[in-house]
Amino acid sequence: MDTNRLSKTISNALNEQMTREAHASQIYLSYAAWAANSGFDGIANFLFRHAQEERNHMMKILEYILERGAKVKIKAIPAPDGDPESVNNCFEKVFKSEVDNTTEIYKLVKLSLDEQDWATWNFMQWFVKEQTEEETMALKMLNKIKIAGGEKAKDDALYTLDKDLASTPDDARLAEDVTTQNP
Ligand code: OFO
Repeated sequence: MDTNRLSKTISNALNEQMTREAHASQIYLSYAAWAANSGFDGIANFLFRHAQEERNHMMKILEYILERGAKVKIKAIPAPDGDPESVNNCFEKVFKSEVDNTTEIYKLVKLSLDEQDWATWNFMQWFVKEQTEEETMALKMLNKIKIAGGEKAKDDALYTLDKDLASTPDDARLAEDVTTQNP
């Protein structure tokens, strides 16, 4: 008896998206390490928390594939594209990475619509909302950096921004509070 409730196309696309979320986590991780090395501990903290969020997204997809009786395929995660050149550039890269991921999420929504796979369509709506929030987060950061001077931001302005970010609440919660249903 076939208990797999996902089509081959949907299951492949979900597996690819799962790896993409892991890739997004590696990107945040590499930028966080760059920020820590550059002395921006507040920014580093913020980015480390987001790396964890992306990993939770990966797990959320993994669990969904299993729940639907399909096969999970764990693949190699592509390396991040290198260190940012500045704080401004760091958040430009974050924004671009989020927009790229949104594009892929939308493709999956379209695919589930075309196949009339309403369970997957419904599952993907959480990601649509999440991407909107993350794009907004990156956009707000870029605006703050712009006010501080953008690429020409002075050290004292970046120092204040870094301090602010250390205490900025965001969606990320403590690892022990997080479940894959509620990342
Ligand atoms: Fe996975 O939420 Fe952003 O990319």
